[in-house]
Amino acid sequence: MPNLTKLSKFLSLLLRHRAADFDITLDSEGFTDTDAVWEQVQKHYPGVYTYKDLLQAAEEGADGKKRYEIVGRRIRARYGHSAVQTITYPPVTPPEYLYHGTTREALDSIREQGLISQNRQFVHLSLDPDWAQSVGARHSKNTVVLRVRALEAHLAGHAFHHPEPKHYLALSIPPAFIDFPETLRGS
Ligand code: HQG
Repeated sequence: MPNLTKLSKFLSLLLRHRAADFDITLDSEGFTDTDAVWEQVQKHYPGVYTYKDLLQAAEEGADGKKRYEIVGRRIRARYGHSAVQTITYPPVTPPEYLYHGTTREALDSIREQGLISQNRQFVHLSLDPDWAQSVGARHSKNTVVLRVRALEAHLAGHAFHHPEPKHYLALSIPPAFIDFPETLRGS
């Protein structure tokens, strides 16, 4: 059984982080030719994966994340791009609340600066606190879930995008729209 998680990580490298290093050009929505990606898969993992494996890895990860999308002969990462990639998405109206899982160590800085996208193009927000918790747990055992008053931020002019069922994206979230645990305990 080929290791599809490894293949998915390779796709992430190509489609989110280092396309140019693999002679791949992404358009403004992050799409590129699936054939070009398949060529790179064959080059870096000769004889390991079939084209069907590529389609399967692109469809849905073992953890239920829909990281990639294939439309016709084109493929893209739906979210998660590095800060150097400029991907555009249509703006959407978010729900009243979205959630962000982070580390206790980052709290002081977030209180001061708000949520900043760091090495990615966008800040990633989750629809439910449990999912946010698992996103934060990738970084630390000391996870804190923040509640973002997304609709209020949207009405104040901050753009939100929804590239995939479980994630919303925003360029940044100022502290004024974030409910920290101490606020939530009091509410
Ligand atoms: C933190 C996964 C200090 C932020 C997930 C996070 C997600 C600040 C870290 C996707 C800060 C960035 C993205 C500030 C934010 N000061 N720290 N002002 N503002 N941070 O990995 O949200 O498995 O770039 O809280 O499901 O953890 O890759 O973002 O801890 O959707 O498909 O800076 O990655 O998807 O870390 O995760 P990341 P993230 P995949």
